[in-house]
Amino acid sequence: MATTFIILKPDAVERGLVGEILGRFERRGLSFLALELRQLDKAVVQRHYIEHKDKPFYDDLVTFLTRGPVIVGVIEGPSQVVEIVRAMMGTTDSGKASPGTIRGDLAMLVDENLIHGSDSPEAAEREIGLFFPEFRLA
Ligand code: DGI
Repeated sequence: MATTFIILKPDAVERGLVGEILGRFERRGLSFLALELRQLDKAVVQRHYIEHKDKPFYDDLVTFLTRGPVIVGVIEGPSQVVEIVRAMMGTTDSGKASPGTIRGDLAMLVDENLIHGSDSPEAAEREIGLFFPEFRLA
């Protein structure tokens, strides 16, 4: 088994899509090891997206992620769980995401794209440590 980290972004909470998105993971057979509604502060979002700090959209991204509560979660699944969740999300630009994916079915924008999911096992470990420092796999 392996783990990955997700954020349902403020647009998902505002639009009432939390159940729809989490339900997709449940129906796929994945399980949640941690799940919490949380208002993020700028400092944690800046650290989370540090790889984008020189991008033109960085400040807007941080503002967006802090504009309202999000759902943060740890998902457990088979060894390729990171790839499974990324595939279910669809591509970053929701306007180009395939039908059948979360972004392709439920969003149209590149910035308000509903969900974050770790892009590698190493990123998952780092992000789980950042958002759930108390979290330890048994
Ligand atoms: O892992 P992803 O969320 O699919 O994508 P990423 O890690 O490359 O980018 C992180 C977030 O930054 C993405 O979900 C939305 C935002 N972003 C990425 N590229 C652009 C962008 N926002 C704007 N406005 N324009 C971009 O080109």
